[in-house]
Amino acid sequence: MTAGWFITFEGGEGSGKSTQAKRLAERLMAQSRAVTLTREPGGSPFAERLRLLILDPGLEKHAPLAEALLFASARADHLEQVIRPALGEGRIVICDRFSDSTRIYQGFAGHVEPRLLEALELIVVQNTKPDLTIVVDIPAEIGLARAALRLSVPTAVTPPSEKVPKQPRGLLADRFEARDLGFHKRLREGFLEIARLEPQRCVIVDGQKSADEVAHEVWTAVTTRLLTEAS
Ligand code: T5A
Repeated sequence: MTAGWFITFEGGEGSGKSTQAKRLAERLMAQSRAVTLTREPGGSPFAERLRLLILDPGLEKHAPLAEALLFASARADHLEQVIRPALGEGRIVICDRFSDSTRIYQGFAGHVEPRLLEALELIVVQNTKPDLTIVVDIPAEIGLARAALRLSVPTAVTPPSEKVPKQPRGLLADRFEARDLGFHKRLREGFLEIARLEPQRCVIVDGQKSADEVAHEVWTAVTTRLLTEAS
């Protein structure tokens, strides 16, 4: 059994991650590669249930650590039910957000001690770390404007599968989108800092370019870092 590749997409709101994750999955599938496209929070039935709770804009005020534990719980199930089995079958797993989002949203820009999040990540992620992380970088103002536009177009829920899933969206900003601009600027700094500290794993692409240009940069990163290594 060959271990597959684990690719994650990270970045701020509206940076274009979901668009690029989907395009990469389609391009790899067109080459007859086995791909699992998934996302966080969510990706497994149990984790999708937790997603609805976590992102609910009407959720009562709650402890930041309680929220971080919910993300960890969703991730533990997603890893066990979807990600590890797919990697074990040699599939390429593409995940729209993963543990870097917890480090940044709950830690760097949030209210949970980074050392607690590190401990949780060790317990939950163990050695299932991404082989490649694409950080889609965009100024917070532009990303938020795009996310606001996208909110006006509701889409249907599709479970994770070999088909490219559509992202279920409501007509309300989720709890994180609704935070102030300073929070979103800090998110950007945090993702860039991770990429700076882990250059072997992370590649930054410029999310301000057209979707085609960004897709080209993503493809270059994937072929350079992973596919040539594999062949
Ligand atoms: N979260 C998540 C945590 O706090 N901790 C965690 O551990 C995890 C895993 C998830 C929320 O949960 C938080 C982070 C998030 O706030 P979500 O609904 O999955 O919520 O939200 P996002 O992941 O932020 O997804 P978005 O849909 O908001 O943004 P994307 O995926 O970056 O952007 P995308 O591709 O949907 O594009 C947005 C719009 O821009 C257009 C698209 O067509 C779309 O309309 N677009 C472009 N326009 C111009 N040029 C381009 N290059 C474009 N690319 C896309």
